[in-house]
Amino acid sequence: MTRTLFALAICVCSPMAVCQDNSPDLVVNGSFEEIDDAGMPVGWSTWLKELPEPDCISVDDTFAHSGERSLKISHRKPTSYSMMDQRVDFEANKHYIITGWIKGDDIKPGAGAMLARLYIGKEGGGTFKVSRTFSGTFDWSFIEIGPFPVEGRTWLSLIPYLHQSTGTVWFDDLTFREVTEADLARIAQKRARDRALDDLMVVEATAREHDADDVIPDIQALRARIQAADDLPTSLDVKQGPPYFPLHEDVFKLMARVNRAAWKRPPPNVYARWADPYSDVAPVFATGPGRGFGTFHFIDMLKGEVEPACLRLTNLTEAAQPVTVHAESLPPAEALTWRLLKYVPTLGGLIIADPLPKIASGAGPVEIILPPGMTQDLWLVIDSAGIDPGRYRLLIDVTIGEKTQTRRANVVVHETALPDELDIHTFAYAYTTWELLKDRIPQSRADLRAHRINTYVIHGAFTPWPTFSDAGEWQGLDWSAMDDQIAMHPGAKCFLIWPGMEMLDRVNRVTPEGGPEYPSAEWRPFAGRWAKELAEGMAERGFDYEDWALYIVDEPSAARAAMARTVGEAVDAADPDIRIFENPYGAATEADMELMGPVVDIWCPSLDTAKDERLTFCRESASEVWMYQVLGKTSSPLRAFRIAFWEAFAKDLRGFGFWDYADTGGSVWDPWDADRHDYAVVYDGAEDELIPSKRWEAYRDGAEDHALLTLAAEIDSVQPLLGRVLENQDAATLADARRQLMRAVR
Ligand SMILES: [Ca+2]
Ligand SMILES: [Ca+2]
Ligand SMILES: [Ca+2]
Repeated sequence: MTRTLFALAICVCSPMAVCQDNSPDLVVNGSFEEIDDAGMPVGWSTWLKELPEPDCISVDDTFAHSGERSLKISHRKPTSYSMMDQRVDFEANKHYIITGWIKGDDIKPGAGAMLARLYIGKEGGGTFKVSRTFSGTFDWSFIEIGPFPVEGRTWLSLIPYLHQSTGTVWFDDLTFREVTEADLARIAQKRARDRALDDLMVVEATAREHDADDVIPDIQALRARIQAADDLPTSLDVKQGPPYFPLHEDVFKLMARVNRAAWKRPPPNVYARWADPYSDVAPVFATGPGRGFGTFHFIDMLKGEVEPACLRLTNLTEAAQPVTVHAESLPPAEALTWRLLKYVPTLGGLIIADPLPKIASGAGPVEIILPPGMTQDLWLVIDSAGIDPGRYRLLIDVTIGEKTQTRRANVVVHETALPDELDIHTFAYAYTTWELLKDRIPQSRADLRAHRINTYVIHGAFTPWPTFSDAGEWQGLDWSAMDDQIAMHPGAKCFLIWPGMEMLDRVNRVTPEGGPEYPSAEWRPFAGRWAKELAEGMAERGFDYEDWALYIVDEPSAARAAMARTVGEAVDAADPDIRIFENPYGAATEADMELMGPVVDIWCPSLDTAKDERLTFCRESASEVWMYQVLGKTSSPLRAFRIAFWEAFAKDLRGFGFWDYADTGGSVWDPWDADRHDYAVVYDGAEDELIPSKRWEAYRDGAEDHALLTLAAEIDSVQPLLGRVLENQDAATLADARRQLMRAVR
C-alpha cells in the first residue's frame, strides 16, 4: 500500500469523526516536519541535560504517518529513558482532546518499564493523563486521550517517550484541540447510543439462549432505529437512572418479552424472589423461573450486627408496574430499613448497581414503580441491635395490581454479640474538607461510625504545627484545629496524624521562617522537638502511644522514602515510643523498604503487595502490618470491599484502609463532569442526606465478618472455611461460611 492510499484509509476510520468542528490544533510542529540546524524538531525540547544514548532521539525521514517525517526514539540499553516535551497553552474551563499516531519496532521492557506511550504532564511534574502503553512491533496506531475538562488549568506538557525499554518508537501527527459544545453534544449522543446498543446486545443474547426466536427480528429492527436515530439526548438523567430515553425504554420492553419467553406457564407481571444482596445485578437481566434462590431465605446475624437481605424484582411486562411491598410478620419493625438499589453509569461505559437511597423504614408498605422489563434490587437492611436473640419469621407480601406473592425468610439473631470495638483498624481517609461533606460533617461522622470506621487520618491542615515569635523563638504547638478534629471523632480507636511532609514544603514547618531546612543536621532537633511535644499533647488529651501514629509521608518511594527515614530518625531520637506508620505500594523498591525499615512501626502496604517476600519483610521489620487499597467505582463490592476483610484476617493484617469515602470530581453521580474519578462510596441525597452505596455497605459487612472471624479464631473449622471463601470469592460460599461460623461460636 502506498503512503497516500494508507493515509486515505485512515481518514475514513479515524475516531476523530466524533469531533467534526476541527478547532485549531494547539501543538507546534506536531507532524515533526520542521527541523532546526541540529536536525531536531522545532517547537520541541528534551528536558534531559544529556541523552542516555547518543542520537537516541531524532527526526526520521524513513517513516511518516503524514508528510515526510516523524519523531523517532530508539534505545539499545534497557535502562534508557528518553522523551520530547512541548508545553501547550490553552484557555481554562474548556474541554480538549489529544490525538496522535504511534509505530513501534521490537520494543522490549527493562525492569519497571512503562514502555512507549504519550504522557501528559501537569504543573509540578505530575501525571495528568497517559495513553495506553505500547510494546513489540506494530504499524501506525491511533492514540486518543479525552475529551477531558481542564478546569482551571491553562497549560499541559505533551511528552512522547520511551521508558526503560529497548527498540524503536515513532510518533507523528500529535494534536491538541479544543472540543466544542457541538462536539460534546455529539459525544454525549454517542454515549446514549452505546448504552442502548450494549443493553440490546444482552437482550439478543438472552433471546438466543431462551429460544425467543420471534423477538429476534424486532431486536434487529430496534438496533437499526437506534443506529439511525439523530435525536438522541445530549445528557442522561444519571440520578433518575435507566431507561434514559424512549428508544432505550424500547430495549427494556424487548427484554420483558424475552424474559417472558422463559416461562412455560403464564408469567407473573413482576417476578419477585430473594437474591444474595452482593450478587451481580443489571437493569436488563436474564431471568426465568427457578433461577436464583427464589421463595425462601435464611439470614443469620450476630447480636448487634447489620445485614442486608435482598428482594430482586423483574418487570416481565412492557408497561411500568407499581409494586407494593409490605412486611407482615417480622422482627421488631424498628430494626428494618428499606433501600432501593439504583443504577449509575461509569466512565468506562458500564452501568453499575451502586447508590442505595433509603425509601422507607419499618414494616412498610414500600411503593416503587418498576420500569418496563427492568430488574432492580430492593434491600431490606436488618439491624439486630434492638432485637432479642431468637428466631423470627419474616413474611414479605409483594403486591402487583390485584395479585400478591408472599416471600418468607427466617431471621436468626444469635446470642453472641458483635464486640463494641473491632479488633481491626478501619479507615477511609474521610477528611472533613471533602466538598461532598463540607455541609454534612455531623452526618458523615455518624455514618462512618455506623459503617464500623474506627481510625481517622488527620491531614496536614489540622496537624499541630509549632508557632514561632517574630524573633524565631519556639512558642509551642497550635492544637486548635486538631482539638476540633478530636472532638468530632469520639471513641476513635486510633488517629493517623498525617502532616503531609511531602507536600507544600510542610517538612520545613517545624523550623522558623529563614531557619534551618530539611534535611540539614540543624533541622533535625526541630523535628524532634515537634514530635516530642506532639506526643506530650496527645498524652494530655488522653491518648496513649497506642492510640495514634505518625504517618510521615503518603505512599512512600524514592525521595518520599528518604524523607520518611530522615524524619523518622529525628522522631525516634526525640521519643522512641512514637509509632511511625507508612503505606508503600508497588512503586516502593526493596531498597526503599529497607531504607524505611528501621524507623517504621506499622507497615500498611497496598493489599496487592502484601504478599511474598514483601509481607515477610514487613512482619520482620515492624510490630504491626495493616493494608490499604485504592478502590474505584467499579471495584467489586463483594470481593474488593467485603472479602478483602477475610484476606486481612487470613494474613493477620491489623488494619484495612481504603481510598476513599468522599473524594469526587464534580458530582459523584456524574462520571463525565470533571477530570477526576468519583471514588466516593457515598452519594449526596437531600440537603443533609448521605446515601450509602453497595460498596460502602459491603465494607461494613466485611468489618463485621472480621469480628465474627475473630470470635471464631480458636475454632478448628475456621481455617477451611476461610480458605473456601478466599478461593471461591462468591456470595454463596461467603453466606454459607458465615452461617457455619455463627453456629460454631454460639
Ligand atoms: Ca509527519
Ligand atoms: Ca463526577
Ligand atoms: Ca453484617
